Amino acid sequence: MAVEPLPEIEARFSEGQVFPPDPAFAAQANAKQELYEEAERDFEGFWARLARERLDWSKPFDTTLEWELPFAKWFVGGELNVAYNCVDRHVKAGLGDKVAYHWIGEPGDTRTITYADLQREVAKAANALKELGVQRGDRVAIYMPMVPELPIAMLACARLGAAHTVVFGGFSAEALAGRIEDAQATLLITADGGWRRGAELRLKPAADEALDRSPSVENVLVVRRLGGDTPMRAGRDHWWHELVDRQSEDCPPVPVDSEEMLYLLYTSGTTARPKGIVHTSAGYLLGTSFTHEMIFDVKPDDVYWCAADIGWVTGHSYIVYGPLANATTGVMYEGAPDTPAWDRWWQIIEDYKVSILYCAPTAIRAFMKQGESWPQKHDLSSMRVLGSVGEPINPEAWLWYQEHIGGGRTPVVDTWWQTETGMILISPLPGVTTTKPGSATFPFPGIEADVVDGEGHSVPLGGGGYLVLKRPWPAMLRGIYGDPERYKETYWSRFPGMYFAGDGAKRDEGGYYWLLGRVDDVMNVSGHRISTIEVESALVDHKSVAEAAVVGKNDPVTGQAIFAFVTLKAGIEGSDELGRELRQHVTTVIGPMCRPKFLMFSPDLPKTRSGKIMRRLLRDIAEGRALGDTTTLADETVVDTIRANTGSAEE
Ligand code: 7RM
Repeated sequence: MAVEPLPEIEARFSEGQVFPPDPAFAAQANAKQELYEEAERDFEGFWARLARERLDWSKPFDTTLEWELPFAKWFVGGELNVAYNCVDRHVKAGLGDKVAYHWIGEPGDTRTITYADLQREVAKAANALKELGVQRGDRVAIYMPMVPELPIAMLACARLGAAHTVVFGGFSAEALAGRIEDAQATLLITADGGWRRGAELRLKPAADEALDRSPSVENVLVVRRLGGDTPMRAGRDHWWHELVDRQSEDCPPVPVDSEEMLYLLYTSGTTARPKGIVHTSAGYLLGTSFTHEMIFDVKPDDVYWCAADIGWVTGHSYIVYGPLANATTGVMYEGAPDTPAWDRWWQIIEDYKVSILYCAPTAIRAFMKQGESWPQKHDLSSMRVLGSVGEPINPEAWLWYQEHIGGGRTPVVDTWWQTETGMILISPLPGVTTTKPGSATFPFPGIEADVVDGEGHSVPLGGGGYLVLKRPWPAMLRGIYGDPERYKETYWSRFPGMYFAGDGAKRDEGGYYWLLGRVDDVMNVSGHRISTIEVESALVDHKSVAEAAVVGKNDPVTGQAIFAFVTLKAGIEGSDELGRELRQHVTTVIGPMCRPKFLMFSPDLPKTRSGKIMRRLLRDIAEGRALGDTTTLADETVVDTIRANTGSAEE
């Protein structure tokens, strides 16, 4: 296939403050500088050592890696069970009373689930799945709110060697049906609904609508979270509390091959057909658990909270598999950050003495918008490590996070990775790495990344280009479900022999990686390639701005012109004068080339449920054309509000 050469991305970042590790933190840190050297000497040997030390095998592996580019097999010949590694072995080791999850419902109800509870619940759920005919190799679809039965259902599948495919509770019936069909799932696990922003969100009606179009599904298992009327179809639908609760607590874990499919997770591709990313068992569990322990510096007494939804890969890797494999105590919260008020998260941190928080820049900017008075009301002195994921984090948001949530003390780890990578690949190691706000710093030990130009040649330090990965890693995707050709073409054809992530990046003179966003979002103004994050960070750097998104709008003179959508901090009104001031600010911070020609104040921005700004829809709005696919949009009303807004000023 011929590929268009992509013009190089220019690097325009200026580097500001640096944060060397605190010596006291470094002295107790899990991660050590030596890891990098060990991994570089022999990366296969490095992963093999970790796999032997960290995982419990039913049968040891013979070969660390079989690499037939682009198809990888890790720990070949080995057998293990993922649920056993996440639950049973901890109970065996005497940790049965340790809390696995402190669960908090949005209305204020709570549940405490120990590792012993988890073992019983997972075994019973797995027996229920067996009764419904689920066998090793089957696919089970899961469409649930953030309740404990969600990780329990995932682990029940893993216990039997069946693969799950979790679909975000907020996705439409159509999206659910498409994923069920592609996976040919035979069972759907769902719930009557959950709580969101003080309201009941009913799920079963959407599930029923999807099921009308899903002949592969034979049975439906339904968790009762809300109560009230729920339509149940006789013979097909079963209540969790009836079927699961009467099962035996004994269910031997099924040993599976290292390369047995653990789950499928769908990401929206460019074509209508959903893209099922395949993850397998041993390498995935090793990669997620090891990065979790090193990057978050998790200790046995920590209370760790990843505030993502489990329907996103971040929840799979860093709420369920990584933390449980490490016998971590976690917090799981069902609802919204502003319910009943904007200090809900800080209340939870104070109540549970949360020591590690992992969330998305979009959440941090939403808190910035509301002001620091909310976190200031609470005792956040338990915090030790802060993590960020999902988008580039603007230096301003990074600094706010560290100061107002981390008390100016804690390390901040900006972690770059993807659904496809399975595990974090670029991140600081707290206690080891000197951080720079806005930079994800360096590839994790054992990972070989590079920044290349349109021809695939490495760009010297100081320059920008395309982020690629040059050797396999244990948690990497094994393919796109049922479509090896699409896998090759999507990830491995742009630069022969390399995995192309679709992101732009630059490295500074010190070799630090700065992620520049998706290459599809790069703007071209008068022949200059400008990344969205640079202009957005310059806008967020202004004291009145909470969040910004910029896109390129077709322009007869410059090719594209910069169109900025700006969300102001609470209590600040947009005006022509402020618009001029913001443009001037961008000019001062990064230069006149990046000055937005169009600027619109907007109360909110269109985002996916995982918090990523959907610049594609903003481009549609800027061009005044019909909106493309909106299925992954978190809040449909946002685009209507922006379109009704006539306050866009052209300079
Ligand atoms: C974990 C996750 C993947 C895309 C990825 C990037 C962007 C994620 C960062 C980031 C800059 C980060 N999986 N991304 N983390 N960009 N800095 N720390 O988000 O499959 O949903 O998205 O997200 O563009 O390619 S994902």
